[in-house]
Amino acid sequence: MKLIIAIIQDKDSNRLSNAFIEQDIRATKLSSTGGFLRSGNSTFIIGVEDEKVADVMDLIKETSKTRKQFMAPPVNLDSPMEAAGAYPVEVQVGGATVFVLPIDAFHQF
Ligand code: 2BA
Repeated sequence: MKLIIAIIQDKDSNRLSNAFIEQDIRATKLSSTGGFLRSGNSTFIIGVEDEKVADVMDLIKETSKTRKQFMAPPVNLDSPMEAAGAYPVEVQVGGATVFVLPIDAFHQF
């Protein structure tokens, strides 16, 4: 059994949730925040049998899109000259960041 942790963009999260329900794949969705953009994204925790990992990866790939987003660099109030040159920068986000981990044990009580 494997634990899949998938970080995806909020805009794709409903479609992925629906796809998991249709395919009878159990998942938990957490609201999360990207450390760099500090904006909302969604983290799915999915426990699956080894033979279903590829199916889950396919669903994630099909539903997650790459998008460009602008971020305003943090302003340093101690240095007004530096703040004046802080233009928004374009960042490419996603499709999905996925970790696959082994599971030692799985229990439901
Ligand atoms: P954020 O940390 O908000 O990052 C959003 C996007 O900003 C990243 O997209 C990447 O293109 C860019 N970025 C991140 N850190 C950067 C840096 N130090 N310098 C320049 N650009 C930077 P993705 O790579 O597609 O990541 C999307 C989200 O997935 C991330 O949101 C974060 O929440 C998560 N993530 C990505 N890699 C991770 C990792 N190794 N561990 C944990 N979470 C990760």
